[in-house]
Amino acid sequence: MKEETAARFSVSLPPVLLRGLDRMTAEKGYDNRSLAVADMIRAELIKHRQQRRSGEIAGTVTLVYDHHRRHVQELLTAVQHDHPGLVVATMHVHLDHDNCLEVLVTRGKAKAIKRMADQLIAAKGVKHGHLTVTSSGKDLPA
Ligand code: NI
Repeated sequence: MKEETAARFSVSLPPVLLRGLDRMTAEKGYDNRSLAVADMIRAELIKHRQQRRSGEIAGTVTLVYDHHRRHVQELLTAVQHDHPGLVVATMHVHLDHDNCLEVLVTRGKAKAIKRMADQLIAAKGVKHGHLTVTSSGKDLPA
């Protein structure tokens, strides 16, 4: 793959903000603030794309539920069958006697993923749910 040269731009910031950035850069283990800023920009671009609800995204839906609650597993399966092709992999972990953790890896149109995740998270018996969105990688330079 062709190595892209870095583009430089200057940014004016309040000193307190720059100190905060440098502290976070060190705490997160980045070699320099350019790497930290690049990751922040990527994250914002992904969030922006998700909010615009266009294009293809990848993501994970994390669900915690009590498997003793009637029909919750059937309900979660039914929702996934209503959105064929969106879920590419699932992982189920039995957290304790009552609680299950399920992680669904999804890929597809942002709008469809958001709609399915909302249904899963709102399903009766789900204690906590969360959609984490990332890029499908195709439209994002390294
Ligand atoms: Ni379980």
